[in-house]
Amino acid sequence: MNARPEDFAPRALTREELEAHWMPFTANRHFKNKPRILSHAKGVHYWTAEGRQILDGVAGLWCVNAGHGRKEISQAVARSLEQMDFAPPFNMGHPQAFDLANKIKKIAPAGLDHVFFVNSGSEAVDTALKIALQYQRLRGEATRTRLIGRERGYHGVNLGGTSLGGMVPNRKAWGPVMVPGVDHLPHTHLLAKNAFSKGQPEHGAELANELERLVGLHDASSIAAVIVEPIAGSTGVLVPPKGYLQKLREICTKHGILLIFDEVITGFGRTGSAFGAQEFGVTPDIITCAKGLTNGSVPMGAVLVKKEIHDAFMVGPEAAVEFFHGYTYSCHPTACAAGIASLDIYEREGIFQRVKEIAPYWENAVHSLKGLPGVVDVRNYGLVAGIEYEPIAGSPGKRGFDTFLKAFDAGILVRAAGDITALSPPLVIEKPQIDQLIETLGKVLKAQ
Ligand code: PXG
Ligand code: PLP
Repeated sequence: MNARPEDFAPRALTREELEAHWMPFTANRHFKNKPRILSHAKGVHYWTAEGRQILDGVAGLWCVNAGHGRKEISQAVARSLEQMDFAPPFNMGHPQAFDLANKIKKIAPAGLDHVFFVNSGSEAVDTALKIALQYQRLRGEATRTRLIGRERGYHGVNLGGTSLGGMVPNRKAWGPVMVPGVDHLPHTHLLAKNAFSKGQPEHGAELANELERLVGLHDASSIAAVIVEPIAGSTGVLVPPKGYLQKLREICTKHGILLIFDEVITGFGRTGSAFGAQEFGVTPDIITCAKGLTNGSVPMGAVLVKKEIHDAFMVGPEAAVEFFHGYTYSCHPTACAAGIASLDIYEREGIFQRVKEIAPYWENAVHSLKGLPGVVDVRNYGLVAGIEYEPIAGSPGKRGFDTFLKAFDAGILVRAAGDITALSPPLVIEKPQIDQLIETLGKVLKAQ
């Protein structure tokens, strides 16, 4: 099928038709009064229902790493769907699930040899927390039930991830059902000391020592796991200070606490390595991932687990289920096909290495925004950047949201995280497109 853009042109939706779909993480009334409807996508571009071309500055939502409209993926998905639409994941298997697990193992940090499939980053996080808790019981440390997250962390929207996350609006309405026994490390965003850092900031490694403080408070024997994003994405691109992740690793190892890296955003090349773990030279015990696993094409997530953890579960009667957990759509054949095709593209095209090559150009481009009205910080790593603005007095978040709206009108898709613009383009973006993205954002900022 060789579709042309006009083949996708949707009819305009009435205000009433827009009503039935309650949109996620969206200002519904604002949107429905002036909708932004996307129609199709190719390479690093979207097209709107009105036919406007939009440069995708965020890889959809940090996920379309190899660019949009990859035929290898859509064809693999179509073939897989025709061959077998669904296979029960419990007590039955299909070859693609094992193939994909092995492909992930090949690019994962050494020792993270086992893969548990889920359907999203949120499911990956809650699954990882369950694995951590059961593992501690299995090794005779059943008193280790506390879980530690971090302020300004984002770990999805299921109850475990919401509890461990550190974003106030995502938590405050659900107090009574938040997981008990959760504590949070401080975030690492030291704006006064680290503003306009290129790559990893100099200051803040000592914040990892707060974990020692929590150990002192609760005792190590009560703590099961710590979960952090190597680079916090949703809360506006917080790059780990030099030495911070290493310190966390040391403290976790010293006290028998599992370290979980939530790599839903940093996985699959965003930093220039397959995972942030390799990029920053720190190996966690568990990795959660999603998004880029299927190039954003079909929902899928995964939990990568160290051999010792997996093996600790493989006890008891052989015919007994070892881990009472799983989803109807765990390792769905369609998602596995998309995952295999995506990882093949990443490997064949050397996409992760490409990030390393283009990252210095990206860094220079984004830092050219320093000095524009309202800009109080620019930070970057790999193919990610955060541009932070002075909030408008009394209206936190407004400047970030307005920038997103104006940028969209000007032909670029960016992401607002409060008063921060997050950028995370497809990893195949070319230099002239980087120029266009940053020049357009610059014009929007100058016009404010
Ligand atoms: N962990 C991390 C680190 C994430 O970035 C999730 C878990 C949850 O994944 P799912 O697939 O359940 O959405 C994410 C997802 C944003 C934004 O504003 C980012 C995400 C989700 C929604 C908004 O940048 N990342
Ligand atoms: N609710 C009900 C009533 C179910 O039967 C199931 C699965 O069988 C679920 C929820 C969980 O759905 P999923 O496995 O897709 O997460």
